[in-house]
Amino acid sequence: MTINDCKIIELPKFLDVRGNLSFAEQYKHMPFAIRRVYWLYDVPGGITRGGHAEKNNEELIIALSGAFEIVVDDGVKSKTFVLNRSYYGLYIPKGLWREIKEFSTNAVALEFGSIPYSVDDYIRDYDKFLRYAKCPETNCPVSPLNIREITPSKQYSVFDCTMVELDKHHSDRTGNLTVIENGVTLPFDVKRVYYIYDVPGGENRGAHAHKKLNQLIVAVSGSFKVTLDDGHCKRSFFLNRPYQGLFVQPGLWRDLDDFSSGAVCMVLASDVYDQNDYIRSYEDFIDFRIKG
Ligand code: T46
Repeated sequence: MTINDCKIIELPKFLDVRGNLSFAEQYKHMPFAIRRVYWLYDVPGGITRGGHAEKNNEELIIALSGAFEIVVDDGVKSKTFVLNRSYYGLYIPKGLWREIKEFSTNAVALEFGSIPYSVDDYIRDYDKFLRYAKCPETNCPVSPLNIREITPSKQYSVFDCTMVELDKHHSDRTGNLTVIENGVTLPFDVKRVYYIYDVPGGENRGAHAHKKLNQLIVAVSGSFKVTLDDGHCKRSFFLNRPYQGLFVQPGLWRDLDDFSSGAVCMVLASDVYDQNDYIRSYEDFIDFRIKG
């Protein structure tokens, strides 16, 4: 692969009075199945992250908040991409060296990976990378995809939903990284990630239920409140940490409000977008709960 195989991908952007929403689905907005999602945050000014090549991992990188630069190098040429809008992603094929630098204050880099984390996939020495780029090994083992059934919709209550403490890799020097790996972190596989941003003060989002969808909701920047409702009980959760997520079962009504300035609400979802999975009227939702 060469730097000519890297490309900026424009993601969908839905703008309305409540703010913006963008999303990325496997195969549709990236040419691979999602195996891993991770995000970098709290990166101190002047720090460079990356500084390695990945032999088998393909990536899509998005600036969810703030801005940064990605320098990609194929051993012959290098190219710099500036990411500063959350509706653009940079696709990096396997086998290329990359460095991420010039992080702005409050930058959040969201990255999708095509394989699970493997220390053996990394080349961290630039001279070794140059030798590899001239003659890449072939037939490196890649773990098979773990395709599992989506949890069938049943009568979950708000008490089946919980805050989850996510894997946080902290470095005093380079900031934080939180990762979610399919088949490891959550009881569902992530097929789509979407995020809500630029929400004007006082606006609400949500106000619907999903029939089958499982979700993990994360405040990757700023804070907001999520209120879940199972038709009998309501339960509110205040989200304000990029290393914690709210696991939401299907069949529950949700309202999101109290968005802080600069809040980014990222949702990892168990399926691709399907408008038939939505119940948008509260009356229909109560009906759905009664009929099951
Ligand atoms: C949820 C809360 C937390 C797509 O085309 N694809 C997508 O993947 C999504 C999520 C949305 N869209 C379109 C559909 C609408 O035209 O984006 C537009 C705004 O979506 P919606 O009005 O559903 O946005 P919210 O903030 O009310 O709800 C969203 C999610 O839809 C929902 O799953 O749980 O965030």
